[in-house]
Amino acid sequence: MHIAVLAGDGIGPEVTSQAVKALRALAANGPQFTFTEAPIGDAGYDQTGDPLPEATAELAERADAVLFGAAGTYESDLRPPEARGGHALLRLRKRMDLFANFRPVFAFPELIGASTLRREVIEGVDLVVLRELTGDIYFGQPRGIVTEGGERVGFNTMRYTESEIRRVAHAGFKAAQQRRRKLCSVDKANVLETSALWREVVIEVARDYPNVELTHQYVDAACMLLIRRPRDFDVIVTGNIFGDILSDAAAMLTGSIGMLPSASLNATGQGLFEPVHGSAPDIAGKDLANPLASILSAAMMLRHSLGQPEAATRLERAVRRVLAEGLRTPDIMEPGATQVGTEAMGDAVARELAR
Ligand code: GGG
Repeated sequence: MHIAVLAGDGIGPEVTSQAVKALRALAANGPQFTFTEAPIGDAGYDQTGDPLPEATAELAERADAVLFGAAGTYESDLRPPEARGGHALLRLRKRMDLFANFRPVFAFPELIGASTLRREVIEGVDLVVLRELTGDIYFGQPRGIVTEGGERVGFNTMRYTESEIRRVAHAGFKAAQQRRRKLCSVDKANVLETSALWREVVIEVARDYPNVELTHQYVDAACMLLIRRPRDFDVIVTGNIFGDILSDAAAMLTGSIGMLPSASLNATGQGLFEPVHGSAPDIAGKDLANPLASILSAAMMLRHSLGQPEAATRLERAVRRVLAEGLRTPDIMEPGATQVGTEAMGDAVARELAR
């Protein structure tokens, strides 16, 4: 199985190398992998003048799966879009048509004490945010910064086609059928035309899934309910920008955004697997980052793209044993636990896999 490793910027390389370490440990008595690394993001721009070098995009397209780290830095965010590291990720998602981004939010029982939220709120939280990834205000045209009446004006276009909404709605209903059969569609249909269409199309698609209970929430109310009664949610389907914001908020139910993996899939089954967190330049290179989101993304890759569900379960169990031993990176540290760095956390998971 051939894996394209696009580690990217900031903490991307250090967390991704722990996921590769875990996959190598699995290979000792399991599936075999070959890894090909390629630059992306600011690293791609520095090496080739393009944040998404053509050779990197082609490698991603022909590999069996893509393991991605993080892209972009605060400095490159100030450049024009074509020179921004973070834009490489958006272009790759669009180019590979990776429209369905599954972001599981699972409150590990071993980590309940690491959260700043009350035990009775987060215990048993197990939900999935399904974020549409190839449309919305991220890609809608026109967009730009122009000068009008002597001052600069920035604008974007929130846009979804009916077919884009329909395919992600189907993915949401199918995911709910595999779980607790509850789908909550999140929009802002009281204000936005894009959302009014979103809601109409989701209701139409619901007719194909009579065994799934469909509810709707405005995004503002959904934020409140996620913190107040997160156990009420099973699968949440929403657009690109709302999904980005909601999943970061939901991450705190697990203790840290460093615990949230993701799978971005297209209609042919190709997938890109990445931690939900970004490049966190402020902690890059300091051995402080939590590699578990990247390692859990590798488990999603095994399950969703590589047809290796048993290996995925082995990897997830190894993560849980390491947490049960009390090992914690700084973001999930709690009294009585043992603080470790990125590298030591990765070593501990690899050691568990070797047992
Ligand atoms: N590993 C995820 C990552 O690098 N995220 C950077 C980011 O914020 N990208 C834009 C987006 O996903 O909305």
